[in-house]
Amino acid sequence: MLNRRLVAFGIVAALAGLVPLINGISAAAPQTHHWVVARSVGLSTSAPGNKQMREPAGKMHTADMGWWRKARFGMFIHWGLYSVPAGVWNGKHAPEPGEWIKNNAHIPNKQYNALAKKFDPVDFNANQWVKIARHAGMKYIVITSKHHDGFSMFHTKATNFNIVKATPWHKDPLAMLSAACRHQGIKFCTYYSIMDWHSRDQVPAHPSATYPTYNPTHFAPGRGPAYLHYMERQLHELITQYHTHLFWFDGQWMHGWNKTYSHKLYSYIRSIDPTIIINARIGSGYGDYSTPEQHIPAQGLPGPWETCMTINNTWGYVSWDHDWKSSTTLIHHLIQCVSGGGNFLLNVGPTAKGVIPKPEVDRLLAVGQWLKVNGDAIYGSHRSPFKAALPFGYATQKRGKLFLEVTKWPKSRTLVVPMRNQITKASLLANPYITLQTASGAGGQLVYLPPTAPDQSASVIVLHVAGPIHPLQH
Ligand code: FHN
Repeated sequence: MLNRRLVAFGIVAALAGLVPLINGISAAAPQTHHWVVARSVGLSTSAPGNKQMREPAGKMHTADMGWWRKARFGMFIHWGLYSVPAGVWNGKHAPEPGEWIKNNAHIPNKQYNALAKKFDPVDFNANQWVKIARHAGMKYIVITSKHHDGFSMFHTKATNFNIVKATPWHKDPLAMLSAACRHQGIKFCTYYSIMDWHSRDQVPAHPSATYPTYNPTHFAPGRGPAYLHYMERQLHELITQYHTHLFWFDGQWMHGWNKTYSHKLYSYIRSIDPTIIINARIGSGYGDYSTPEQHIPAQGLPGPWETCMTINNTWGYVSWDHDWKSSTTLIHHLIQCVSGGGNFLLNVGPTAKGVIPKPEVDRLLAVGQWLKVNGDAIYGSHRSPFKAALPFGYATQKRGKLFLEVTKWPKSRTLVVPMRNQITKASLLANPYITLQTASGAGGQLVYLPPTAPDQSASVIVLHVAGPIHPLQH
């Protein structure tokens, strides 16, 4: 039922002029990306999709992708005024996702803005949120500083339509989260929507006093430069006062957002801090990594990429959506992302009171428990050296080590690893003191397993090998 709603949303969004996002990047945009070649020192680079992407000549790229590549796993947070109605408007369920309720329930500006007077997250605790991310094994947090509704979740000087000025709470959650992240060793990053349903510089798709549709907006005549200046003011605050390490742009599909604006915004950010990472949704082929959404590319993508995903069917909190993915499914998604050379950005949608829903916390902590045992296969590892899918699960690699994430424990208790390399040592990450027996066979290297898998979600075997992996070509 809920999934059909999501499909319906996708169709509505596409019909409403949302440029079809392929991998989170406008399908219309040229697919030249400005990123550094993934230097694979001593690693097999024969994996699919790992075409040697060359940095376009003359475009030095200075974003500090190092920490981001090693991190592999982050927390997405969608929190804003939309958390107040929580998917219900005039007593009815509004089409998901929750953060689109202004558009999907056709709420006029005045009524939507009035939600600010009800937004009083007295239970918000920045240290607790960051602690949950840390215990989940997440290394960075990306929070909505401003979503499509235009409401700023930080104490910006650029508009009074912000959480400090417009709500009875009068506190600055992004300042508290930035400090908590610094204190707990988590990277603080910010989502920022280019499309803005509140700004007078943008005009809704179908303006109406009683039943407006906002998506996709277009610039009011001659107001593009003014809006770009507004964004630059806010981005300057997020960089210099909130110390964001990354901009997760979105909403680039609004009409009128073009290569000139993308380049100006990209250059502006780089002029303030060239180490800041920028995603490809800044538009027009700019940006440091691509952003497939709610799906994991089967063979991964060339260059740096990150799948973002919800735990139920909505980014912003919806009180009636209990369609939660299992922790095993989430662990498999994380492994599949990393095995394809990507990161996994998993979303939580806190309530209007500032509480991350318990079903989300429970699942995140289960993933964190798994990572406590198996994190060596995930953090700082590289994409699988194998082109074809493995019958028993996935693979990741580091210099001298091949990790096998076994999601299907073979009844034969024998893994066939399709590579030429000899194995010098084999063991389970869950029990490194037990050496597993290995042998060479027709289909590659054989690894003999104990009768039962140590972990019902995924058990990881580490193989010590000499030199780059040489897959057997089938
Ligand atoms: O429209 C947004 C949506 O609300 C959400 O923020 C997702 C997260 O990636 N991005 C856009 C849809 O692609």
